[in-house]
Amino acid sequence: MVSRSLSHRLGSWLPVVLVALSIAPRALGQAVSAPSTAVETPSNWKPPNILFIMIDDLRPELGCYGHEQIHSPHLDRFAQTSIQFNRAYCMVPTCGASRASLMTGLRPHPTRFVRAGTRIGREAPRVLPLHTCLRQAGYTTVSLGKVIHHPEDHQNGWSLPPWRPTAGIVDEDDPPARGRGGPNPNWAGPAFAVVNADDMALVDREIAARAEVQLAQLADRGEPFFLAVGFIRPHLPFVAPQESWNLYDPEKLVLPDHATAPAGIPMQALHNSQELRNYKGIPATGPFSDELARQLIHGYYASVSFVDAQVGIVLEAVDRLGLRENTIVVVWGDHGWNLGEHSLWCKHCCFETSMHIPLFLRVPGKPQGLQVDGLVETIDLYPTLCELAGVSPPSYLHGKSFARSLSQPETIGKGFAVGRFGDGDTLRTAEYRYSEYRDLENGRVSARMLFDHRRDPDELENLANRPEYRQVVEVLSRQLHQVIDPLPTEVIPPVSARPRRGR
Ligand SMILES: [Ca+2]
Repeated sequence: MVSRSLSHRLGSWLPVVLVALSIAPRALGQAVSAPSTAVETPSNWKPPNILFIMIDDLRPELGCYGHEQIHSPHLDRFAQTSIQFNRAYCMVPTCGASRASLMTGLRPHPTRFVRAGTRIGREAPRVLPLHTCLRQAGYTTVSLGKVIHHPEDHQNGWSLPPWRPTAGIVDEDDPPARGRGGPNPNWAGPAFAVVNADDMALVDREIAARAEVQLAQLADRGEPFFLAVGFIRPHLPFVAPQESWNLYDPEKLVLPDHATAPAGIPMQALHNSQELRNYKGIPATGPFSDELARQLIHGYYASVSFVDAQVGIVLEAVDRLGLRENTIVVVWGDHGWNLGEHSLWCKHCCFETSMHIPLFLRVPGKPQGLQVDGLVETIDLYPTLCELAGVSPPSYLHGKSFARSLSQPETIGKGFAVGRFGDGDTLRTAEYRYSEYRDLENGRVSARMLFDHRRDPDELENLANRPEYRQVVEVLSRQLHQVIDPLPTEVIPPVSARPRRGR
């Protein structure tokens, strides 16, 4: 892999950043003013900055979530200064679709936000994404790294052209990014690798450095900003420096039962882990050996620890630049990941391992260092952040703001979270996960899954066909359909002209 020094790369960006910011139009929209008098706010209230850190394919296997195998000291420390959501769920477990749902505040649907390569502009063309809403309200909006899957998708909502690192993003829907010379046109190189600390493959180091520079520029301007920083790891390939790999003894890693799916799991719920099989050295079919499973888990963990360190760099910059007291910080993983559970690798399924995400929110002046067990969905973030920013969101959003509950975090939460993937719809309550799979030709339910999380948190026993759970299935199915049935086939919501300021 090609290497060149970080300082060299930074040096080439700095003029671009400085020039871009110096000419960033003051007429991006009116400067944000204090919210309307409908809500009492201190006279010195200023719209807060928002730092939105996205981490690709990060499942909530972190120290702060009670997992001892992983080294995540920076996120663990951040959790002590934020609200940690223990039951946060993505809307659809694949990169682009999950991000599209969060950034638009819309639920996915069989016709919308389905694939990794989702384009908001095509699938929900008239909506007002979060960044555009904030920009219209006067925020300076900046996208660094992997934020919206396609950088040009709703690009005009960003005050500066979305910036991506120079190498290393694997685009699942972009054949040229994969076909780098192997016999298989889908070949994308090795699934895991140890690289030198200054290797270009360490794109997250490049992103963290860029974020530091950008934060300093935005701090100097003194106007409210929405800075989205999207880190690439632990998305495949698991590329990390030796120091991150050295944090783990592979012989001590505990492997899940990765070879076979538990009995009673319908075939519709499973897949062949194709995303991973596209990589060099991964068998095209069949189960993985223990040795390979151990290498993959080692690589995933090393990638998590590496990205954890990069998040630490950005969070440290927030403090160093004096931004902490007026900057909301969100840290979010776009979906879970299977490390062999249920015989699955990658995401793309309706199991808890795919739907459950890490989520942290630090709001100045609100309680910090707490954990919340109430259920939240990622579509709730759009209205929540707007309310905290004093910006009225569009009326059609599917999520619900929990901003007003932040003073009493124990009151945050909704009755259930709903998500989907492929032909499956899934509902999570505090006690159960219930999923339905549909025959795409006739629309009938072809399979169901029910897991009781009070006694089966690993989702090993499907209870859906047990007579004693018939009533539970009926209730959960009704709740699920109350959410998904009213969703129009093609949601093109009426968009109000401009977001109104005020709470
Ligand atoms: Ca992802």
